Amino acid sequence: MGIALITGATAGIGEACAIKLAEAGYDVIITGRRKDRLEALQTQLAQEYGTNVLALHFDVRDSAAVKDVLGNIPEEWRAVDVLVNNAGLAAGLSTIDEGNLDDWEAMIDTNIKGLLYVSRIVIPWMRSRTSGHIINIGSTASKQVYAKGNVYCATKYAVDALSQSMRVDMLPYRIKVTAIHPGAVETEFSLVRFKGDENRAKDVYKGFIPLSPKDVADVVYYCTTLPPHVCINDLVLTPLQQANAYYIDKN
Ligand code: NDP
Ligand code: 8X3
Repeated sequence: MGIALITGATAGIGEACAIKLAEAGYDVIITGRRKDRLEALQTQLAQEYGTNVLALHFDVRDSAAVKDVLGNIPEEWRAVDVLVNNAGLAAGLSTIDEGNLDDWEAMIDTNIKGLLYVSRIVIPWMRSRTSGHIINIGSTASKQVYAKGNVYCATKYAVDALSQSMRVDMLPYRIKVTAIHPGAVETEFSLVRFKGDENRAKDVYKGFIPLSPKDVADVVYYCTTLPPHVCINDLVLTPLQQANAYYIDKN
């Protein structure tokens, strides 16, 4: 089937994508900072689907580590067919005048710079084979801003812009670029945003049926199944009760 590389595969959407793509027959490269979770997923995928798994443990914010770990994988793993740039986070929720600088750095360094560091390693491999599919996980926050979302939304707007730019730059090499923009998905996202406050995180998903990580993974997989000449450029998916980044009917 081929090789799929999924960043941020230790939880949520990334983990679901790794499972879906492994189930579909891909060998997978899974990455994240939590080594124990990577190892558990590696075992699960090998047992359930007989998947060959390369688990890579690094922080996408650390350009030297990305280069060292990802840049030096064995030759046979470099034939990456699908790259899912998923690792990302929101940190905090506050008005721009009250924002926490460390939170801003974490979001910019992970969501924008991390995506770039990984892409900078993988795209030349795809280019040399004149083949590949880059799938960037944006957000409804790539399309509209919402109150107190400022820097998170800006990073996701950047993912949208980078996806458009990648598509133009990769045209001569026949590399597909798809940006997928989910609305609310119940994952560890809000727990991370609210720094472990479980009640606040749970409240985000009350009063409506959110997307599951698998819902998003199914759409990611669908995008990989189209004929070679067909590319979904930009795709927004939301729960039925969500219209856009700030309208959710919670009744
Ligand atoms: P989770 O918190 O459940 O998962 C985030 C993943 O990103 C984890 O595997 C985490 O791994 C990884 N990650 C975070 N920071 C780093 C880092 N510095 N280095 C390496 N890996 C990192 O959240 P989601 O699954 O919801 O989020 C995945 C993507 O989807 C993000 O880009 C998010 O912005 C986007 N998204 C989420 C939505 C939602 O409502 N949940 C909606 C729209 C988009 P580890 O901690 O082990 O490093
Ligand atoms: C995550 C969606 O609206 O919770 O990208 O920020 S939101």
